[in-house]
Amino acid sequence: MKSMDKTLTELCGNDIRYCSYEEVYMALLSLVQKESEKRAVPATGRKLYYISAEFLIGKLLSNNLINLGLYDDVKACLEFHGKSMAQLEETEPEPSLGNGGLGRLAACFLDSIATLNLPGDGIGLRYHCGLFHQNFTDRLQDETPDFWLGGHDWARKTDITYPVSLAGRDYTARLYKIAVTGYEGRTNYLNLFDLDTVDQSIIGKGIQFDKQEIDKNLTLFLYPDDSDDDGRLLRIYQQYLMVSAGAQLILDECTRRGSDLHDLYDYAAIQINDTHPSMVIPELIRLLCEKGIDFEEAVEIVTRTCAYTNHTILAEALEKWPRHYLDKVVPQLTPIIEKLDAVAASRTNDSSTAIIDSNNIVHMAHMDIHFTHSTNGVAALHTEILKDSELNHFYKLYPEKFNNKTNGITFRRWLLKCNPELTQLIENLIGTGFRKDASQLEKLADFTEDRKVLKQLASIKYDNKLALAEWLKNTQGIYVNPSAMFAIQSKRLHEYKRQQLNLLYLIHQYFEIKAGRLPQTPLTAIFGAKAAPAYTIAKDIIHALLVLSTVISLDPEVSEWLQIVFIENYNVTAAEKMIPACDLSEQISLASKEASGTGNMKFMLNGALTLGTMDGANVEIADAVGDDNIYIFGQSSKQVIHRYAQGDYCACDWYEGDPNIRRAVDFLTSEEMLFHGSQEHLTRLKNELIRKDWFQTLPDFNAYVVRKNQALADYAENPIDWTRRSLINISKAGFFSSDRTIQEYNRDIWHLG
Ligand code: 26V
Repeated sequence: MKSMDKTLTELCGNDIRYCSYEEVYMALLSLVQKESEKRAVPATGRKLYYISAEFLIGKLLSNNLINLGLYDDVKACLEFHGKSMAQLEETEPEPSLGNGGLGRLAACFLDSIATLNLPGDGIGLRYHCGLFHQNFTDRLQDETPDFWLGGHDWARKTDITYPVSLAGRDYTARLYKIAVTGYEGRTNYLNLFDLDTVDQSIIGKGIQFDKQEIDKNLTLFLYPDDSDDDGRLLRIYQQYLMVSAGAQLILDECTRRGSDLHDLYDYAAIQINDTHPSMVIPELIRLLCEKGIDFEEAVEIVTRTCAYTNHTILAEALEKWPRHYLDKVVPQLTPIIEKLDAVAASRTNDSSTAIIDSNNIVHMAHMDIHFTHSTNGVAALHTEILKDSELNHFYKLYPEKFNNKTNGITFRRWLLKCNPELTQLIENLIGTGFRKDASQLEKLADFTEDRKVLKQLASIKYDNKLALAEWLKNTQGIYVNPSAMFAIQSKRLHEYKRQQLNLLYLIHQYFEIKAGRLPQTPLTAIFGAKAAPAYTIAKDIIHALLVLSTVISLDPEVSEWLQIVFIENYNVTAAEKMIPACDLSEQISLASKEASGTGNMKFMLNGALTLGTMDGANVEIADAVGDDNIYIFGQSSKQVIHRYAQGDYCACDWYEGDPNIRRAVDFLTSEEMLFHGSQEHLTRLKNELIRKDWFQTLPDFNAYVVRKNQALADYAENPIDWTRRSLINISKAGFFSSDRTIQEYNRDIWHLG
């Protein structure tokens, strides 16, 4: 502590007591940067490049201090001088460089790769505003820019630049580097590219800007609105900037390390995170050919070097671009893509695997599967669905390429950092070995009958609920009852994730309570979710939940038993407060649609019980904890896939045939709701549910009500048993460490070092 005090005082240039939080923060930033550089050792052998349009890294200060082993010292030193770590954290802006699971996964992976001492960097874009900031105005979402850059950030500007040609014009991509510290491990880097010419002043109302001024707008936002042609073109511009600069960086580094490029795969493994970076394949081929390698060999080199991860089976999310878009933005690539299409066609007569289809649409995922050596899904069920249905034609062609890598989460952020009290309890019980070997959490099974331990665990949960309540009061002016059961659904707003099913349940409970059928315990339903700015129904669902929240809060008969809290601007920082305080984790997607989910793992690790469908990694969570320690409901993925194949689902039959469903759906446009809400939004949502309900909310409604009420009753009737089951969940969470996931990627795909 003494030497830390001295170091910090020196860096601050003053007694810490008299420094502002801002000054202390800047001092720590430079300390961490210095310390992390010491651990940046040059790569030997094969090095990984994880290329991704999103890296949802969250705030970095505390995480880096933990990973560098400095956290406790710094905290003690600050406290000695009357300053708090929590307040210091407020100083740091959160870089929201991702939408949701895919981006957060990339961030967890970087942490694990460095922790496991593997050489591996990320490659992405330096978005100036990242994902939008969500505000609720008149109970509707609107969006404003989130200016997270401003001298406080972790990205170091470098002198390294690469030329990139977009629509025939030359641009200069500049490299910024963020150090990625491993937990007691090495330092790797997140390489982010940007243009010097980007100009934040062109942002107009909300998050609008001129989509044609490429030099000024290119990296302003993550995934700008793609509801029109200009927006979609801009996505291609962004993607090409990332992959072209990224490919040049990779070839440069490998050449410097001794590669003659014929042996590129001995120096590099490239993981393509979903289809956003897929153009790296033709771009690498183009660059290799420019350096004198012939086309066939270049294809072979790239195929051996690259691997592809699929993160969704949703047709609308599998990127397909009209050929003329690519002709316009990347004319240098289209001849190569055409040649790749011809090579693919020479391997099979099956036109469904074509890269360029008969309508001149380019299928990015198809290019990935043909021209990488590995295609993986992100949970066991997801991979099986890819093999059996969505990508079955490819599986028949290349069975050896397909493999599963069930997702994981870094325990450093999602336990050590966000839940220090639980971490301490675990360490008192089983020591610290689990920090680097998560499977050791199994040892907690020895304590499931130990009442003293269960009481401690229950009191930690209660304290975390109090802390969330305090945070909600301070940041959003919302008061919650910490003795109620906290059921949390936090994730992107999407119809397949079915926040609308939760909404219908809450309306149902409203009626039950009004009819005097009271639950055994009060329930606080907490939501966190952003809707894509152009996704109308998703915004309608947010509106309905916000309106219902008001209706309930103004009705004293109901509000004693039921409360809805919709947290504004859900992000990594909010997640870190919510997850440790959760009793019941809502994972209620339509079976077969959620590739994996990773929030489900974070909640489980922090002792929540899951209420979920047999979807994504929920299936593996259910296998791990056993039927008694999870609440499963709803149609199976087989039933859902069958229903889609039959094409005979008619929501109106369910609406008309079931009085409870009808009552809940009709309430959306009731007088009570319209008093606070918008007729347009609520009517549209109601009609959508009755006329379409593409994600089959209504068939799962009754099963969901029964299971959720069962959970409420169990929670109220036998709290000690609930805590026992919570401990079982924690003890079985080890499998979901991203360290395990990365070890599997390395064993089967990357072979690093
Ligand atoms: C993208 C889009 C973009 C166009 C409009 C509709 C739409 C819907 C979904 C998506 C998802 C893109 C891929 C993605 O984020 N997948 C998520 O990846 C996580 C990490 O593997 C996984 O846990 C989630 O289940 C999966 O949804």
